[in-house]
Amino acid sequence: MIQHTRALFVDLFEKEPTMVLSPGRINLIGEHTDYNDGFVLPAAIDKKIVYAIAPNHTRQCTVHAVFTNETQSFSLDAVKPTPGWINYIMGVVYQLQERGLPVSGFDCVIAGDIPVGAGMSSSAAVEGGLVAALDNLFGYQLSRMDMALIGQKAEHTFPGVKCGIMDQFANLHGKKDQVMRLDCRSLEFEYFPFNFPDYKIVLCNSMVHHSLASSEYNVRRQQCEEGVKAIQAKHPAVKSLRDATMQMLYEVRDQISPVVYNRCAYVIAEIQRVQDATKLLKEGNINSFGELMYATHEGLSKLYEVSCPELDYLVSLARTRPEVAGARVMGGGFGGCTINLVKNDKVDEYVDYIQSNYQTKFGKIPEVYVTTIEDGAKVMVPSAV
Ligand code: GAF
Repeated sequence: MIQHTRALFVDLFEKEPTMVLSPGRINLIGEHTDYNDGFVLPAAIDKKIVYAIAPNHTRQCTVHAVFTNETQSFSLDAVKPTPGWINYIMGVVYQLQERGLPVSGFDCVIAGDIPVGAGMSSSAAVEGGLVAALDNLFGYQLSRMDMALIGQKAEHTFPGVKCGIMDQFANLHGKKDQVMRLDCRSLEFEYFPFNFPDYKIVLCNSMVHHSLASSEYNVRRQQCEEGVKAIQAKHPAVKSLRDATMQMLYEVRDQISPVVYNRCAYVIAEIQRVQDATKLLKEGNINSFGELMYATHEGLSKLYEVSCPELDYLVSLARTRPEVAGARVMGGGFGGCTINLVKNDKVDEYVDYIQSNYQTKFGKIPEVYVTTIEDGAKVMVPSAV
């Protein structure tokens, strides 16, 4: 894919590009906790976006997307939200301009193998990869965290998804074979090895992609804020659900709707689960870790209501299999993938089992990706291309 993207760029623009690789991410546990100041446990993976890019010394940017086989151009003097994939590119450019960073025209080809809408955060990969590319092209020398924050702001302002920082963070900070635990309030993080050597990370794609995903995501965020407001009235020190306890939530149950109560109850429990899971991961305690993943799924399905029958079915299949330590819906939800921890030597058997049962029930074959943990977004040195 890297060679093909480079060759296409040379064909289209008749010059040598800089190549940038920008990965998708998994999250072992800690869903919808990032925008509540909680903790997450993500890692960058082997699925990625590839950029071939070079400056063109004009005020025009031209981008060819391999996935749609389409070329679009825009002027640096008229960067505004625009329908389609170009919105993600323009969002990043706009945020760089907003920070007063000099953006000059560029030509680029973008390709990739991160399935869209599968919960592996292809959008953060597009954003993070472009910030890293333009940082390299125009010499901003941004820190990785600043790059992540720019990507997040781009997502808020152009596609309009009020996401947390997890995806952009993971995309830009990933390290081969290392999981990261990020404190989404202080933005402090630590790396440690994926300590389950007998298990593979297997993603099962429900092939469901709900168009409501981004609007419902924003609604979840508002509901959490509503819960915090009610708790704050009694406990002014509470700034976010990170600071709240189940007891505090219970005290305000009459001031909030049952739906808001459930949303907050899920988040408070999930923030604690990430802490517990981190300890279990460090100890290599796969069985207890897996149980926490199932508990997360239960909460995401019943309390947070971001699952769907297809995802619930995939997790219920996992539950019956001794080779699976844990499974749950991954990412924002409303479709996309489940993440499963599956015994190394049983992966093929498990994949067959999932695919045949799912096909019988829903009439479609779920794609399955056996992932590895890889480095975050990086500009390739020319000799490595
Ligand atoms: C999406 C968002 F982009 C993340 O910030 C995070 O909230 C996730 O959903 C749910 O954990 O991927």
